This record gives sequence, C-alpha cells and structure tokens, in this order.
Amino acid sequence: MLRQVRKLSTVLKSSPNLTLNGCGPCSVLPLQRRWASTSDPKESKSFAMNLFRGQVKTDQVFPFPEVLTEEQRETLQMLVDPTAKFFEEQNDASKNDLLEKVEDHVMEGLKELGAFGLQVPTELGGLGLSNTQYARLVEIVGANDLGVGITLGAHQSIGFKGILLFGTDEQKKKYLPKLASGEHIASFCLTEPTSGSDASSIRTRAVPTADGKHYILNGSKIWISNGGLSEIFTVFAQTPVTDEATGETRDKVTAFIVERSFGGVNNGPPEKKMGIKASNTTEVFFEDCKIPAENILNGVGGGFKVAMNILNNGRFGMGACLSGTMGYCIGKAVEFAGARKQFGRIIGTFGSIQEKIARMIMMQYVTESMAYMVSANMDHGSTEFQIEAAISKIYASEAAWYCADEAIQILGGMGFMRETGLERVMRDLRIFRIFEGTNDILRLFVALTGIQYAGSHLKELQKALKKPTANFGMIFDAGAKRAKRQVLGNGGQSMAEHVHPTLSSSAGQTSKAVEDFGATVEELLVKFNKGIVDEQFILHRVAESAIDIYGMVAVLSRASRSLNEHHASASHEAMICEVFCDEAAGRIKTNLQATSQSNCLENYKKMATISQEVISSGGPIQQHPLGF
Ligand code: MYA
Repeated sequence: MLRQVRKLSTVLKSSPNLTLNGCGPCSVLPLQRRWASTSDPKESKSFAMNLFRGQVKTDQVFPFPEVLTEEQRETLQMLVDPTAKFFEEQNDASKNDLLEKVEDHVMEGLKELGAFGLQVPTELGGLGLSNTQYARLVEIVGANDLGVGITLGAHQSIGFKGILLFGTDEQKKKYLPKLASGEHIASFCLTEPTSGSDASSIRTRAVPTADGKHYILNGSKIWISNGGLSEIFTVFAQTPVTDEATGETRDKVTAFIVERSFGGVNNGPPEKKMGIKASNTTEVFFEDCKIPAENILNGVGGGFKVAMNILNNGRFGMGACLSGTMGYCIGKAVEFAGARKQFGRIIGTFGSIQEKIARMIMMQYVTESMAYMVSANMDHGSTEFQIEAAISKIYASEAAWYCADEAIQILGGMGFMRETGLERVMRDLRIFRIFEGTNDILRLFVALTGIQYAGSHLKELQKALKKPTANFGMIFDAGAKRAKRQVLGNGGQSMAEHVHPTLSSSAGQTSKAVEDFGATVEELLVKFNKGIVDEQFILHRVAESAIDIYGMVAVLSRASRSLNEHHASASHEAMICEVFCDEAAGRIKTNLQATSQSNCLENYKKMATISQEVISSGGPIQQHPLGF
C-alpha cells in the first residue's frame, strides 16, 4: 500500500485550478499515472466505485441480484444437507483443534464429498459450482470448523485459483483433476519475512536458464497455509523483465505453478498459532527449484495482477464463511439467553441482552447480504468487484469477531469455558482481520481506489473546461449535480424508487449518505490534492463511510425483495434494515464530518505525535500515578 500511496503521490502532481460553471472555484487534481494512458476515464459499473462520485449506479445492487438457475438451485440443494450432515456426524472441531490437524478420516470424507474441487469444471473432475453455490457451502464450513475452512480455502480459494483464473487449457488439464479430487493439495505463496502487506516488495527470485526453457527459483515464503501438505504451489517471484522500448531490464513479479516434485521445495514444521490450529501453516523454501517456463501464469511480469485477482476473487468467500460462523455464535447465545434465569427472569428478556442479540443478527444480515451480492455480481460476469469484495471481507471479519465476543459475554463464565466451543471460535476468528489483506490495508485500498476513480472524472472535467463549448453537456451535468446537492440535499438523488415503500425512510437516509459522501470526496480532493494519500486518519473515515453505505444498500435491496415477494420473515428483515440504516446514517455523518472538522484534524495531529513519541521511547512515557 505504501507503494500505492507513493504511486498515487506521483499521480497527483501539479494541480491547476478549475472553476465549475456556476459552482464556485475548485482545484482539480490531475491523477495522471493510472489514467494517463487512456483518453477517457473508464466508466465503472461498480456500485461502490461510483459512490466516490456521489452517484448511485443501481445495476449491481437493485433488485437484489438473483443468479441461480433452476438447475443450479437443485444441485445446491442436493449438496447442502449432506455437507451439513457430514460436519455434524464426522467432524469434531475441538478435536481437530487439540490435535492441531484435520483428522485423516475427515480429510478423506471431504475428498469424497468433492469439497476440494467445488469450482473446478465438471469435465476436469470438480463440482463446477458458481461463486454463489460455492458461497452457500462455504457458509456451512464456517458454521462448523474454521480450521477445516482454511484447509479447504487455502487450497481452492487461493492455492489453485490462479490456475482456474489464468491457467492455459494445458495447465488446467494437467493440474486441476488431481487438485479437485484432493489427491494434490495446493498453497498460495506470496508472503515473505520482509513482505507482508507490501506484496510487490517480495524478494524471492526466479531467473531464466540460458535456453529460456526453465526458471531457477530461490527464496522463502512464510505462514503458508497447507505448506506442509501441498504438492502444488502458486509462487510469486521477481523475474528480470526487459522493456522492449527502452531495452532497460528490471524486476517484475511473475506467478509460477510449482510442483514439489520439481525438487528444491521444502517446508518447515507446522507453526504454533493462536487459532485455526487444525490448519497446517509452515514456511516454504525454494532452493534452485527448476520450473518449466510453461508453468508461468499470465506471462512473465504478469504476476502481481495474478496475485491481486486471486485475492479479490477469494474475499467474498470469507464473507460467506463468516456469516456461517456468526450463525453458530448466535445459536449458542440465543439458546442460553432463552433458557437462563437470573433475578427471576429469563435473561433474554433484559434490554442489555436484547440489544446484543439484535446487533449480532443485524451484523449477520449485513454480512450475508454483502457476500451474496458480491458472489452474484461475480456470477453475472462483473470484473469490477474489488472494492465490494474488500468491503465484504472487512465487514465480515469484524462482525464475526463482535458476534463471538458478545456470544461469550451473554454466556458469561460458561462462554469462557472451552467445552462451550466459543473460545475456539474466537481464537480462530482473530486471523480473519489480518490475512487475505489486513483490514487496515484494505480500508486504504477501498478509499484510495475509489478516490482515484473520482479524481479521474474530475480530471476529465478539467479537460472539458478547456473546450467549454464542445463539452457543454458534461460541464453542465457536473455543475448541475453539485448545485443540486447544495440546494436540494436529500432530494438530489433518490433511491426510493428501487426499494419497497415500507423502507422509503431508510432509502432516503441512504441517498443522503451517498450524496454527502460524494461531496466529501470531492472536497477532500480539492483540499488535499496529492496530499490525500498521506491522510490515513481521514482515509480511514472515508472507508468506514463507504463500508456503511454498501451495507445499507445491500440490506435495503435484500429486505425489499423479501417484502416484495412476501417472505415470511419480511417484516423482521425490514426492521433489521431500518435499524441498521438509521444507525449507519449516524455513523456516516460523524465519519464524514471527522474528515474536515478542525477539532478532529487537531486530534489526528496530536495522535500522530503521541504515537511517534511513544514509538521513539519504546513504550508508554507518562509518569506513573504513584510517581515511581
Ligand atoms: S495470503 C497473503 C495476503 N496478502 C495480501 O493480501 C497482500 C495485501 N497487499 C495488497 O493487496 C497490495 O500489495 C496492495 C497494493 C493493495 C497494498 N485488485 O501501486 P499499487 C493494481 C486489482 O497500488 P501496491 C493470506 O493472507 C493497481 O490498480 N488490481 O500496488 C492467506 C495497479 O495497477 P496498474 C489491484 O501499492 C489467507 C497495480 O496493481 C489491486 O504495491 C488464507 C499496482 O498497484 C486489487 N486488489 O499494493 C485465507 N491492488 O499498474 C484462506 C492493486 O495497472 C481463505 N492493484 O495501475 C479462506 C476463505 C474462506 C473459507 C473458504 C472455505 C472453503
């Protein structure tokens, strides 16, 4: 992300001033780097991306996307019960946790179920499931055993996803059948001792042999899920790439399919971890490992794109998986709250417990709605879901943590006991806020990607203003939107036409949030120009608002569908939606204000100083209350 920040810094150089017709002066930043090559900024269909321009693009969100064909639905229904039954009868999550491995008979049973090749095409031995079908099964895994989930997820969500997404026909035919059956397990090898969030700073290197037919790979990777079990590794390494135009050679990331049988591949012992203990995590070392050149994915130097796309593609699965985990925690909490008596009353009748349960349910509803919205968009063929997938991952991992924590709180001392099963879930959940992109990095990713998109359109406006008569429509449109925002506020851009009338007030709150958000992004671009990339306190609040708005839209859309189709739970869902939207609207207002309010900006400066002082002194520096 630092690289992204640095790159964005170069993008945001020299900002000439611009006056929007009738809307007062504003400076427009030229976000050159990413858009310099194209004459027009790309119009995105992504709902989240367009939020940053204060626009509501409804294609991906209203009505709540339905993608399953009748046949897919039937297939899925045939898989759901046996999968749930398998976990209930065959898998013992606490035993796996204690053994620090998935029991052998469970691994074999999962292979028989086809769980290692859920999305591999049927002609290559897999179940050929869509993203939505996959999500539904993954939810069951998440409800039962996150350690098993990571074993399966590291294998297919990231381990061999590169072959599915970027593999040639030959690569797919060669590798996928054994991966789908589980005969071969796969790992995703990106992280290194000196390269975590800054993925493109990896040092593992692969150099071509003199005849160019092979690459020799050297380096080491850490914290590799399935590292000790895998035969197949998707490995990211620096390779020398010569620029044809300049003749200059520099390193670029290339993705390789590496077989353990190539030789020179070794792994360390299983790591001792806080949670997901049943999943195998090791270091993996490559020493003069000879890889055929045909095992490159997406061409030499195309590896960073492979890595990012694999990660984007896998993140919705985490949302689905964790909505299952949240369901498990809620089940434990309500079972206890509905039976436990204290002070002569069932504790579930006390307001403080009711609030906890309602919040857990609300968060699960949002998580589920986001996950299935993203999976449906992917199944519809969208290629622009990276912001939504990141939002879904951030939200799900934090919501699940909240649910596990509150479930333990409701169960009190019982929740703290190992036999209840919640302490394992809480330990397992902690990593979800860290891996597949830390939530902090993903928040910056969400904010900066969206801001870049908004900035590219401002740049286009700047160009248009150079020839105002030829581009009158565009200038007028932008000016009118701004004016409308200033004059009409809430009424400027309504979402009400897309939602059930019961939810019109929530729709109004969401429309208002979108408009305020777009205006804030524009103001930030104008105010900070290239400096916005260094304003992480502010970017965090921008990301928080985007997450809340996406949540509002996801639940509005889903609850509207339930109301329109008269689902039995429709009025319950409507209430969830109303409460979430109302609270989210409040948070968004606070977060957006906190991007410009002077006291907030002062606080950020002070917090930066406090932190710097503490870091440089190696710990707390305040005097002890007792003075010694
Ligand atoms: S695996 C390890 C996880 N590691 C990470 O996630 C690394 C996080 N870091 C990054 O993602 C990147 O380094 C960031 C950018 C985002 C920080 N989509 O200059 P740049 C393009 C598409 O900004 P950087 C693990 O944890 C960008 O547009 N494109 O890059 C195991 C630009 O393109 P162009 C993207 O500052 C987990 C170019 O790249 C994206 O270096 C096990 C350079 O951009 C993107 N996202 O870094 C989980 N980002 O040059 C198991 C950047 O064309 C699964 N770009 O303008 C469990 C699943 C659930 C269970 C399932 C049960 C079955």
